[in-house]
Amino acid sequence: MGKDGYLPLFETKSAKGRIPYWLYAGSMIVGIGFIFVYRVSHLPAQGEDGRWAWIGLFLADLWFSFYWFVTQSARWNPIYRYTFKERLSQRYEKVLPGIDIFVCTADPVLEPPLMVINTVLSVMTYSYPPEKMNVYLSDDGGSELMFYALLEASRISKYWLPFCKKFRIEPRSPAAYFSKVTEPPLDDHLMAKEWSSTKRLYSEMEKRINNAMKLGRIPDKLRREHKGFREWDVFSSKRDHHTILQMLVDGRDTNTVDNEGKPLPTLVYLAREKRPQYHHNFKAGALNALIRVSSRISNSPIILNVDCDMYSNNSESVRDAMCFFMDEERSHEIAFVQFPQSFDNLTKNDLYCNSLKVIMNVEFLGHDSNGGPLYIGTGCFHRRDVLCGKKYNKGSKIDWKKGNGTLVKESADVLQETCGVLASCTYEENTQWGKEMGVMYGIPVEDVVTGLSIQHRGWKSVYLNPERKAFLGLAPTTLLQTLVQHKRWSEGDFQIFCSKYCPFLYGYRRIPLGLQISYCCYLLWAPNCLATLFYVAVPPLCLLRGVSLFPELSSPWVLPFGYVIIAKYAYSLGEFMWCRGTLQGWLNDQRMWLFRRTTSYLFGFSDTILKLMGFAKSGFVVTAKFADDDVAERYEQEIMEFGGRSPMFNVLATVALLNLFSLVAGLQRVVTEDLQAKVSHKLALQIVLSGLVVFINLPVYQGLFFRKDKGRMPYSVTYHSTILAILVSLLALCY
Ligand SMILES: *[C@@H]1O[C@H](CO)[C@@H](O)[C@H](O)[C@H]1NC(C)=O
Ligand SMILES: CC(=O)N[C@H]1CO[C@H](CO)[C@@H](O)[C@@H]1O
Repeated sequence: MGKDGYLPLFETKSAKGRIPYWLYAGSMIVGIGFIFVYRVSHLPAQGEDGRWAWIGLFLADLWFSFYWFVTQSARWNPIYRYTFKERLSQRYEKVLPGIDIFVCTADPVLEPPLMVINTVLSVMTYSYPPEKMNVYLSDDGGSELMFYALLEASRISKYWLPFCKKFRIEPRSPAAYFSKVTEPPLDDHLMAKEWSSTKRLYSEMEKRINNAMKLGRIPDKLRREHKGFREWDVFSSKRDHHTILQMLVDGRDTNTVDNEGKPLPTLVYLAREKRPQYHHNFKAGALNALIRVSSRISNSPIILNVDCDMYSNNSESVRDAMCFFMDEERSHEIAFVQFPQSFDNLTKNDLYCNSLKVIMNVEFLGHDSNGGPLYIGTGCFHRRDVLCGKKYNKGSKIDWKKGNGTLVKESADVLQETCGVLASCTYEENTQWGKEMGVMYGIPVEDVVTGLSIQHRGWKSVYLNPERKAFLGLAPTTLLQTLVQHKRWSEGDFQIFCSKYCPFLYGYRRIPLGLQISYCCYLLWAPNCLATLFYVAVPPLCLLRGVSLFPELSSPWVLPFGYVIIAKYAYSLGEFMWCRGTLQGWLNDQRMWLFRRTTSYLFGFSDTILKLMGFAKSGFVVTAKFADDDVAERYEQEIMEFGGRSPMFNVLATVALLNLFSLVAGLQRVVTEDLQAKVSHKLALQIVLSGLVVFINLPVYQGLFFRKDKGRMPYSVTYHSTILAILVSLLALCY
């Protein structure tokens, strides 16, 4: 309880078990120190074999230690947040602020309309006063099919909302609900009846949407049902069209009610203007158009932004977020409330390590105590004024009882006419949009840099990670999709680091040092590729030649190496299991750690460097959310998917083969030469290293040589990488 008997709307608790953790971290620092002493004191003399490899390894060790230190900033002092929704309701139920919910979609094929409207329906049914909610769908695909699906959603919402609220069902995405509850409840006749009729309505709608998708266009009969379709009469292409703005449900109109006479949330479709000669700035551009258009229609002080594949799994989340924005004592400095990114379609052992488990359940808690988590572009509640560029100053509290300010109430038809210009290509010319206002442009991870700029203006953010996940999305289902996604992330993040937004410069004296370092956990993903590639390429090549780069087994210098490696991995395993992972899941995580670093980060790193030197142009690659049956089946069985061609696979395969060759050669050396030279002692650590790399790469060898299905490595990859690995090994042996 605070002063004057004030009961806060949220509380913050520190994690337990910090002292053992700090002891562990301290012991690691000592171990790392000994490794450096060894590296410096045992440097091979000028002219001796392996001197350069030694120096390289030393630099790699320095990098890894530095990066390890950076990641400690996220583990030093994690905090947990808890909300008190009953208190919120007791004090503020009548004056809860309005909320504008933004859903963005970009492509009706990669992001099927049925999935998108399930997300829309799930956020329309938050347990929050419907007249205070406004849902906006931005369709950058400008697709008539998407518009049609949203129209269907607006119709079914009249039945879906009352059904959800009356029976308090969860989750409130119809697809997710009906796939979990497949039979009508037996004990409740009323509910069983409504369950069946709602299910029938949903299935019929699903059928109509799927038919339209198959057809690829809207049948004329349906087109005549809504005047909005006329907008597509003058539509030339997805890249060249005027603004289409349609209010499908006008919640401000008291005549708009569901089938039980209760109000409905406003539902708006927006396809902003696109012209080939204007850059559209991807999702950031779409969000800024939404911010402007919504400011004329509803202008709610709070904005929620979710990806189109992330349905709401908890109808109370809006209230959770409001606890932070409306707390009397501490809300005035909070700019946004970030929820974790969680996934609905992960397999048991998460083959591609998509779950972001450790990031979401460990690291973000640490960022929160350092000054606030990053904005990750989805599942995030923002204050509108802050997103639009407001600077923090003490004592500027929002008075929630005042309402939405002065909003002239115009009819839907007038708004549809007049708001179009807010979403036009030219509106942003000579304005601060994308720079000081709204979501920022110019960096592929617009979300991270936007969050950073908000913190730069003096605001804090909050991370809320409730037991029951608030949003559930779809993770990529093939190796390549995952690697490409990580390439985009690591590239965008590294671009931030190399730009004027580098947290150490941009955040200097503006955001806490701990938070500056926290950002670098991700902004420095990409450069990790160098040290990692060195470690998986050079020691095996030296092993081929019989050159030792690590202490002998009998030397006491083995101890710090052994300690650091074992302690690091034991801790990592413990952390992973603590996040409810499985042992196999952890192994998969280690494999993906290696794969990402040798491919995604490598390509992300080199593209960033090229771009800095003025060569390449960056592009936004949308990853497919849906895959064909074959691929889906292998995903469910956790068989790695190598189908498709990509230079990334060549790198993976070459690294795997190189380590295999050197492991064989190293073992052979041990067998044939051991008696005189004690080779096994000298090369033991390198053999172990290559052995581990080979072990972790077992699925790669299978994909290269043993599998026959469509998910195997393309033959060209097998062919090229084998030749390359043999050539490199021969060079190492002979040169
Ligand atoms: C999603 O919500 C349901 C309740 O509807 C809950 O049982 C489930 O645990 C939630 N899922 C996750 C991943 O938290
Ligand atoms: C799109 C997709 O791959 N969905 C799958 C997610 O995972 C569940 C369960 O593993 C599948 O049933 C979905 O088909």
